[in-house]
Amino acid sequence: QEQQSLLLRSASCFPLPPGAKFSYGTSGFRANASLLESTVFRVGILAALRSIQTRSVIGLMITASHNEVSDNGVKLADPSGGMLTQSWEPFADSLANAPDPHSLLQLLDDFVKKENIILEASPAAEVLLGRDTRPSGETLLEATKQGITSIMGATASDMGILTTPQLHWMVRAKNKGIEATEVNYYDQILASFRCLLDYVPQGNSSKNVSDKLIVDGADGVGGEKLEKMKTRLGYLTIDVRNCGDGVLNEGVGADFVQKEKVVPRSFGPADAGMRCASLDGDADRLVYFSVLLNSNKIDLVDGDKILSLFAVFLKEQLGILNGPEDGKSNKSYQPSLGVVQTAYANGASTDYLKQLGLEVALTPTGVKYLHEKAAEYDIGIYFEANGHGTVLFSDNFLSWLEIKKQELSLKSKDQHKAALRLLAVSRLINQAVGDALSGLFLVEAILKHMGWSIHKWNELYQDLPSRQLKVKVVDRTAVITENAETKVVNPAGIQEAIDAETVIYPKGRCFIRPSGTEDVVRVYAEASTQEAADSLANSVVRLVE
Ligand code: 16G
Ligand code: ZN
Repeated sequence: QEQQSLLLRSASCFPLPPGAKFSYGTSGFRANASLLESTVFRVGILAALRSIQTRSVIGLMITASHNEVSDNGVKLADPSGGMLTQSWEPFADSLANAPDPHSLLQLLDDFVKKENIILEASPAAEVLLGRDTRPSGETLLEATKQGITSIMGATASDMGILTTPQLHWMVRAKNKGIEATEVNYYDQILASFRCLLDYVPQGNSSKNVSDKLIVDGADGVGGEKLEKMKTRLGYLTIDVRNCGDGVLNEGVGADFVQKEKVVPRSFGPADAGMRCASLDGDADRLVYFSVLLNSNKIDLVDGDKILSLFAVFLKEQLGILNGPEDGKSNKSYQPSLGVVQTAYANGASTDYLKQLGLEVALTPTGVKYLHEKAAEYDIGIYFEANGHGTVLFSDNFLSWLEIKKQELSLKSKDQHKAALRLLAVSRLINQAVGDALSGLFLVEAILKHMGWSIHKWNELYQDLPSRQLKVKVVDRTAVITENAETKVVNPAGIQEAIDAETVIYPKGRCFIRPSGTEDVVRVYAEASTQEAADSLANSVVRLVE
């Protein structure tokens, strides 16, 4: 009773804006910030319920990633630090769209019964809150707190301004009973980074890899955080640009750089040839690039190539670990290594990974799908071409490595080092979600290990020319795909028409899919030349229109 009137009272302070329709997409709720107060209030309630049901800490992040600064958004992190379970998404939708406090209460009542969530005798619930640097974040955070505390016994712990992956990391750590402050995050990353540097093979440590990295912070939260880590890096000097003085995501950031293939603001001809990286607005995406001579164009080193670099390194370390001296005892356990991509992965990257002898799995677009698939391997590497990805290590494999490490310390120096490197990678790279900062330090450590410049890295394979276009449509849900978005099953006949276009072009490949974040159908085409890729994409756009 008391609970009900508390909910009614607070809900009436956050009315639904007229005409608004919200949907919990691949990246949570997103909209113009002025529309979101009722939404974040309700997601606060949802987070408290999830915390009660799972008896764990839940994360709530206020961000709209690479969207323009006037937008904002909200998404939840589950106890493992991963995305909110998909089974709760429909309820999130109905909650966000409930027209008034009474219908909201009714929805909550029904859901609590259905899910067997016991509010009265509930243990304390806790929600960790984070937000990016968007000015609207402060007001939205207040509304969120109201939502959380309108469930009796629930508390909101404000962690301040964070990158999205930092919040996910904290949720994961806290639920494992590990200390989970921002400082703990930096300590863990930097300690494992230095460990990897300690074991760089001697022949390579002297190679001429530039000690300087220039980073585009997208005028968001990532640049700020990188500034805090900068002083503790040893050999590496990082020049952070676009660190918050300019407009967030405007002509800057990983999304801009990957899509436009030109230099971000504050970069120019003077940077030609240097190793550069770009983060997105909430620092969960990372791409590298180098500026071409006398031009504002760049050589893009995208998520596919970061994945390939990680794959080469990890495969090499597994190979050393399984070394000849230890052939017998190893037969009992062969760790599995797999990579996960989406249909957007450049065809040349997929060929390259297969040539390495790796198992390549394809999933639909969206981190939750890639992450879930990668978790099936002992070492699962996943990346989207746009730069979101990470490496997951199974608990089994990590326990085995710990034992192995002891064994090997007396037996083989090389194998022992490989075990130590793999353990360091598992602590360096974020196990909860793709993380531009931890990804950046792993890239830097591996380049140093290999003795590779960014150019050498970029030459692992040559990208096939590609083109992405979008078509505005009345109803994007009319397009239904299968086989990881590589085949259209509805509307009938379209796939045959796409196939008929595609075979005209050497190395042609093309697919369409409904966007999860905009009212458009996306078209992706690649072929042996840029002209051919453009032409294929344009023909398929005409088929969709
Ligand atoms: C979201 C996804 C991202 C995906 C993008 C595709 C998460 C956390 N983010 O940003 O992985 O690449 O959507 O957007 O899952 P689209 O559906 O509009 O093409
Ligand atoms: Zn992002």
